[in-house]
Amino acid sequence: MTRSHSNRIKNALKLLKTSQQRAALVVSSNPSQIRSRDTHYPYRANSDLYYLTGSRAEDLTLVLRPHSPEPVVLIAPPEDKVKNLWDGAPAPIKPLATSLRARLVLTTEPAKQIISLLRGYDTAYLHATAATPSGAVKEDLSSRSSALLRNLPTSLVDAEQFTARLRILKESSEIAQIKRSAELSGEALQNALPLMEAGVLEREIALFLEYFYRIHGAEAAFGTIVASGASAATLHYRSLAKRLKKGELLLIDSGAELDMYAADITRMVPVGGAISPQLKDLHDIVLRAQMIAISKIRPGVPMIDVHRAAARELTYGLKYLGILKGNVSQLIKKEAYKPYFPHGIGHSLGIDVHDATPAGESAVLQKGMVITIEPGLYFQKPTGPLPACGVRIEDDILVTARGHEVLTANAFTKNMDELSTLMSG
Ligand SMILES: [Mn+2]
Repeated sequence: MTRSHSNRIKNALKLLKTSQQRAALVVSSNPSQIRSRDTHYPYRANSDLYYLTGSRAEDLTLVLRPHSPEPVVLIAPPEDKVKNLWDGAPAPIKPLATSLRARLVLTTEPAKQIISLLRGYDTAYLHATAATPSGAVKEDLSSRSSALLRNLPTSLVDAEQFTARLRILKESSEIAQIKRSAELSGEALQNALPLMEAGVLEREIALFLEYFYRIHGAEAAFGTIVASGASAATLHYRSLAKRLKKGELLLIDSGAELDMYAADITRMVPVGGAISPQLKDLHDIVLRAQMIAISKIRPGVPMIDVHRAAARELTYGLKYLGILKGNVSQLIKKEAYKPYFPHGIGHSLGIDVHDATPAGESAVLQKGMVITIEPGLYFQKPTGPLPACGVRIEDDILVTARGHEVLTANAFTKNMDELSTLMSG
């Protein structure tokens, strides 16, 4: 908890107040996920709760009611001595409540408590996550007949629709956090370089990256992708079971999550140093598309324009490789590139690796947004001069007042010639 959290709560209350109806926000901790019987997956705190309170508590609900004399309420279970014996005592909740100027309610029936707090409100923003107080409230309210809803919210809206508006523009402290995650991700890639050799299992590299994150107090922000040769044609390749082969392109898409903020980097590596001139061309086409897309980034530019700039360059490249034929403008109009570049140009980045995003392709870049730019070309089977393969190159970009800053600029080289020399050594 820092001062910025009470500011965020203040901003959230202000924004709730601007809504035409009386609107409240309910955000609960994520539930602990069962892996098997009584063992659990590693716990990940709720991103919205963390953003607003700085707490990673497993059993907490924040209720914001701007039209009430007590607008901030924290709900937590009473102390459970048996649970503490097994799991250790959680971080004390009282100091958090004090610093957030919240009324603290300790109860074993959080949903009931929340419903009573929502009396007099028309709209409730909440997460529908099962096995959380917020999810239970959603279920209860949406199953009631109108007679039983008297005075309670009839409009139940996904909390993310509200919190996205707060989280989309990053504060300087958040940008600093993302930079630290980006730096750690880049260092991990550098340190993994000696492993990127023919004969090594894809999984060994992924595990090394994750090990590197973990010993530096972070973890992987998402399932690490290490995909060699044809594996890279699968966008979210998961099996990681192949051994690297000389002359193949290796795709690594990975990012550290340090103190709850993610980075997301994709780099290509020539296994054994030398790759075919066609693979080198393919890499350089994607790289050029990425650089052109990045060069477009400044406030006021629609995200779709950035996507189009990349698609245009990729289309030129596909024509150069002899894979697409005909008039380039026509090919772009027909979206002929789409089978080879089937995904978006990028996404918001923050507490979530696919962070709070304003609606759809109409999104316009604003100062303080952090986004990824990640064009790619994928070939499920041998195509034209290429073997089955995939190339994606991804960096993390901050939109600044006058343009942009590449937060991952020093992460790991994108220069194929430099990499070839490095890898053949
Ligand atoms: Mn990404």
